Amino acid sequence: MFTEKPHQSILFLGPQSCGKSSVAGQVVYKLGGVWNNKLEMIRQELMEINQPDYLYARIMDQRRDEKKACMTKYFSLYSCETNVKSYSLINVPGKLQYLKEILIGIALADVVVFVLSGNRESNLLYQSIYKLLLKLCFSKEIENLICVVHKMDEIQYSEQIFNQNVDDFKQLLHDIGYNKQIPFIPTSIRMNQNIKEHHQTTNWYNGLTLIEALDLQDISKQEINGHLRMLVYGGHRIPGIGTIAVGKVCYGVLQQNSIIQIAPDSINAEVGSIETHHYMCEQARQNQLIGVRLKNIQHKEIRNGQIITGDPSQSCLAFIAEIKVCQDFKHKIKKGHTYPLFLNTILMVCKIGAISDSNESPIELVANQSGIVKFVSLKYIYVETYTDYPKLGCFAIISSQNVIAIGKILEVIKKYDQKD
Ligand SMILES: Nc1nc2c(ncn2[C@@H]2O[C@H](COP(=O)(O)OP(=O)(O)O)[C@@H](O)[C@H]2O)c(=O)[nH]1
Ligand SMILES: [Mg+2]
Repeated sequence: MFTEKPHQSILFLGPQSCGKSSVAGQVVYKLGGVWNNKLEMIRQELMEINQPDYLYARIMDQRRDEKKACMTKYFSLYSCETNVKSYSLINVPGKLQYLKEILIGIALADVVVFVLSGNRESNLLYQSIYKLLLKLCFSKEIENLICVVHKMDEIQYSEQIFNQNVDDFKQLLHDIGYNKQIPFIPTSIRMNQNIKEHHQTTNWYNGLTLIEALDLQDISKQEINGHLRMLVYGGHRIPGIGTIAVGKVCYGVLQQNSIIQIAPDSINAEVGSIETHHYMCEQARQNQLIGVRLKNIQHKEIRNGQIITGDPSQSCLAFIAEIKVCQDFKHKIKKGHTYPLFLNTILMVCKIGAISDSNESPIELVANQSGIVKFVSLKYIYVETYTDYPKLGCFAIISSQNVIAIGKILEVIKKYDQKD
């Protein structure tokens, strides 16, 4: 059965057109997830619109407007498995105009595959996007990273250019605070190089293939015996079946027929059936991406950013966090200013109510400074402390398409005093 193997969610990240969907599509294809005649059908269709290189990306980009534009526009999932693990592959857009979809992907990912283009100039051009994406991953404490240098055919499978790209990216990783060794894998759609097997075109490379690297990723450290906390990224109605909430069980177990609460709205509902990639299950465990049928609730009441809990959940209007300002932030984080915070799966706008540090009470923080900050939200939100639920208690502060600080929630102020 699908759920018996350890399960991981793999996100493919990078700027638009670097080849994210193509790499993910090749993984699906190499793991036997596409029938040969389906691939032939796609090939024929793409011949007609003169886009043959879009073949593997089309496996992932399935919505009508994505097919038309030959471009990913939405968050989507694809399941596949190896002998060792089952995977949810997460396909997201690369354009920052679709940041909302990218954030859902980062919030749900266990492992991130960064896709660089073989072309070094393009990578240098996209440096700020890679930086933003890496910082967002760092803020969510995603430790399991893999990097593929794709479109190797465009650089004649050159080991030298591959190494230059690797060095550039290693520098970026180091600047952001990632100091762990990660695999770098040269790939291309031409011969499915190094996806499952090595290929003579890159005979200088004898490291891991992408699928081997995925199978080696260990996320067991993240497991915590907490109460049920499920991140919800959307809801819809299936005629004849009812309201479905989709998301990831981050902590605890979601049990069929149990009563749950949806925060921050404090709505109660009963759990009907639970489905993971079209397989029904009686319970969903930590890390599973699922769709759950909820009874006694309208689909309009479900939205991205909610949390399903098993115990009564108290929403809040303020919390205290420790933040560290990024070293490349040139301005000041000031008391009274409002910032979007990447929390759970969404951006939540919060105002800085107060700042303090170990010495005194400053009213602003600059690059590299840390401080204890009180954040105030205009509407009810649901957050957890970092100690209780690390994934729900860490966040990034965003400004002008850059992460300017990262934070950890120390205390949730359930009863907010307006005077603050
Ligand atoms: N030359 C070459 N082009 C590729 C390769 N992989 C993808 N492409 C091209 O890059 C375009 C964008 O790929 P896609 O996977 O959609 O990129 P995404 O926006 O990052 O998901 C495709 O339409 C292909 O034409 C590759 O290995 N070599
Ligand atoms: Mg894509």
